[in-house]
Amino acid sequence: MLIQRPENIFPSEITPRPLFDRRREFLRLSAGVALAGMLPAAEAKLGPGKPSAYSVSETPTPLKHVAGYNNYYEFGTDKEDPARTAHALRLRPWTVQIDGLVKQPKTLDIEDILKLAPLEERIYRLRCVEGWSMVIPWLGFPVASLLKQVEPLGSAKYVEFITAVQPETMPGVSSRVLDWPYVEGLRIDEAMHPLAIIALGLYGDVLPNQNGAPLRLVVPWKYGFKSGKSIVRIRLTDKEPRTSWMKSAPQEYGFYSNVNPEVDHPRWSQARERRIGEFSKRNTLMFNGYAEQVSQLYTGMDLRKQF
Ligand SMILES: Nc1nc2c(c(=O)[nH]1)N[C@H]1C(S)=C(S)[C@@H](COP(=O)(O)O)O[C@H]1N2
Ligand SMILES: [Mo]
Repeated sequence: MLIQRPENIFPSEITPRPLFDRRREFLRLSAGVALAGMLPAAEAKLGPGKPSAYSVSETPTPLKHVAGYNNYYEFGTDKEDPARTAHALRLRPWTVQIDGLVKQPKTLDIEDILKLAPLEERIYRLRCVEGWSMVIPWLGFPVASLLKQVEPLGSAKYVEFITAVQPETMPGVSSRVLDWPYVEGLRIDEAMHPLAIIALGLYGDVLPNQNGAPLRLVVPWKYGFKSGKSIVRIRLTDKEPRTSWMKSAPQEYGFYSNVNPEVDHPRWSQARERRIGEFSKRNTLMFNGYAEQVSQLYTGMDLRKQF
């Protein structure tokens, strides 16, 4: 599992020139025009993160797919919609309110969150419940580093992640495909697991808007929909949060949403997946390949019932 990263993508080899080209590429992708020399503050590069032992050794999915094939329903339900429309997302000012069952509730400014902990590069698999997957080189830090700031109380059992609603910039929120804001949740021990991260960037740069700028959750052993984008509030609670997907179809989307090839979605199999950019399918792995690290979180649970 914890295999060394391949030589060809070591961060020290990422030179300023390709970084510059990539940023132009995703500006082009997100805005449809090249805005050379007009990078807003929010586009400032983050630079390479510290490599992590949690990274997988698989080849990352090309940026054009990572930033061009997205689920972000606030910006439309087609995979190409977010790359076309998410440039409008207003990224500043941006704060994250952290409250609920904590000793020190806080509202943190995004500029302070960016400086909160050293950024690590985490190359993770992302498996979408619809049957496709990617490998993404995220930049971020453990969710635990953020929660530490507010000192969770012993009574806190769950963490609720609430994401942005900007009706003026998000064409999707006027439709009722989902109950807005998009809400997700984790048990607190899942949120504190070192694999669970807050991502602020990918491919050595800030997050493209369509991938959840300015900050999002990434929980690599769960289906992609657990990883809420553009977070504005984090609430610690003693009750299991009601997530947007559970509200829309509770028999299809459970609270746990662990990647599990043995538990089919009611309408399709989860046994195999297509890696975006590849032709043939591959077998889906238990806990998306992270079983060694996370299966002990679920001992004694019936994963068919608590799916
Ligand atoms: N706010 C919000 N977050 C979201 C979604 C969404 O529609 N809105 N889609 C989820 C789903 S279904 C997936 S698979 C991942 C996709 O992340 P990516 O586009 O960066 O690959 O984001 C998740 N986070
Ligand atoms: Mo998804």
